[in-house]
Amino acid sequence: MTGAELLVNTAAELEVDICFANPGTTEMPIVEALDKQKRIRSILGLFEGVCTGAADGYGRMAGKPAMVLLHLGPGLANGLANLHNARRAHSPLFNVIGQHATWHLPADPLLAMDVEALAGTVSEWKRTNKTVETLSRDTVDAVAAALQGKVSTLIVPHDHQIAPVNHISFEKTADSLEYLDQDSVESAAKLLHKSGHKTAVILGGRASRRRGLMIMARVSAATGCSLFVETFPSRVERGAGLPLLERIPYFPNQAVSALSGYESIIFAGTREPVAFFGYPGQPSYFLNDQQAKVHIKASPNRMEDALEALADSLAATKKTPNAAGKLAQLKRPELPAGKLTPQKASAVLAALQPEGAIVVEEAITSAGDYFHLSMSAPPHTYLALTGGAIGQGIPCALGASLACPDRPVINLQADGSAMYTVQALWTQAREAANVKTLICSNRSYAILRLELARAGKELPGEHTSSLTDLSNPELNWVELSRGLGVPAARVDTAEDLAQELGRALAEPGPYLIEMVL
Ligand SMILES: Cc1ncc(C[n+]2csc(CCOP(=O)(O)OP(=O)(O)O)c2C)c(N)n1
Ligand SMILES: [Mg+2]
Repeated sequence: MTGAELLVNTAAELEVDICFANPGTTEMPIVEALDKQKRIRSILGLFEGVCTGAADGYGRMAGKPAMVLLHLGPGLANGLANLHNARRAHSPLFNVIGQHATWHLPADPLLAMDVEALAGTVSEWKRTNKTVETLSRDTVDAVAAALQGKVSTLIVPHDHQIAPVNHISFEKTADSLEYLDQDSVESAAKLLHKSGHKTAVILGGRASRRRGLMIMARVSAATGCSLFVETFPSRVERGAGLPLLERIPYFPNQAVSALSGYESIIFAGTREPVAFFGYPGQPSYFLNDQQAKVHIKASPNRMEDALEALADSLAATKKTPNAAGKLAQLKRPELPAGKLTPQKASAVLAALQPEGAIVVEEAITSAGDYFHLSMSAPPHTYLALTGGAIGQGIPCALGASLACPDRPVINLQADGSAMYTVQALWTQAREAANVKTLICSNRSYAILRLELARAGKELPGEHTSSLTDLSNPELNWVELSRGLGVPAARVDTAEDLAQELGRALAEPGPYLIEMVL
């Protein structure tokens, strides 16, 4: 057996079952090792950001890491932005990067870069494999770190990949990585017990999955606390039968006013919220020093247990408090009519999205109304752009679909962001992924103009106009999509969108609708 086979077999033994890859010569031994087994499926991405974004979507939905296989420093560099989003999402992700043979590296070959330095910017665990004998151990450690909601990066020199090894020796990493800090649960319970005290709980990570949310609905019914979800959740379960959550607003002034009325804030699976950008005269932090703050501390896999312990210590009623009005009741918006606007597009989607849909939203300025309009839609999963690095939506939708092939995926997608990783459509076609992409074709980088206007800048100058305009030439989404193997249509009215979306949802496989806004 070779080192590469040892790596692949070890990963497969640890239940890694998919590999998003864009390999080069240095990684071909690992590709050949994939040939010799049947447990890991390999998926080609035509740009590294497709592989890393897909692995992020896969990790969010599957709850276990996908493997990513990229070529040296340049391949990793191309995949970094979506690894950054994956890091912010706390997605489990096992990243394997080839390295030149150890004996060749001193010659400074043309592709050589400081791979570890690059990896360090996005990986909470990283290691360069030192000898073939430790390749199994390194793989075990990397996957164990990934399972803690981390991007882990293992860099593997080519000579170690092809070196012979005699034995498979992997012990699973002990569960010592798991923890649940009971004191933090008690502190949270104390805050919730204070009478006449307004408390908000901000949920994210594992706390915004179904189990955590249902527990927190009980806690809310028992204590009157408000439930918020972070502005850009990695994954939140929502819709009819699930708790109604407030979302922390994006703009600082709105976020501060949403949170300032609370004397205490409890964080579960999320960090203290901060402004996306520093706006002069506006705060970085939304919370103030007078507000009491408690972080419930648990490893991702124990967070729901921590919430259960919180509910128990409050003796919250075990019954789901439906009557208390904490859960959404099924109610869809009316189908709108007339010329499409972002608001109407969101309403059509919320009116038609099927039960169990996974909605991947990277619609930037076009989805302002979607979260609210879909609050009482049938139960669904919502995945946001966690790290602000655009070009995440199409690959993330691909990965989510491969993790959950029985569920429809709907990608509400801004046009400018879509162009960063548009190649992911080709992989969607190749894998027959059941993803419907709704392009918000406003033919501009609208957010940049909006931010300028908010900063009180007058009419944009020539350069500002040009650098935020996508209309010259117009992107032809129908042709782009068809060229990548995904059938497509263009609509500019709400009625046509409803008809096209209804038709698309009735068929399996990928489809793209350009919504002219
Ligand atoms: C990787 C990366 N590059 C650039 C940016 C800066 N940026 C943020 S939004 C945006 C344009 C978004 O345009 P589009 O996707 O069309 O959405 P719209 O604003 O039109 O709704 C840009 C360039 C970023 N956030 N991430
Ligand atoms: Mg746009």
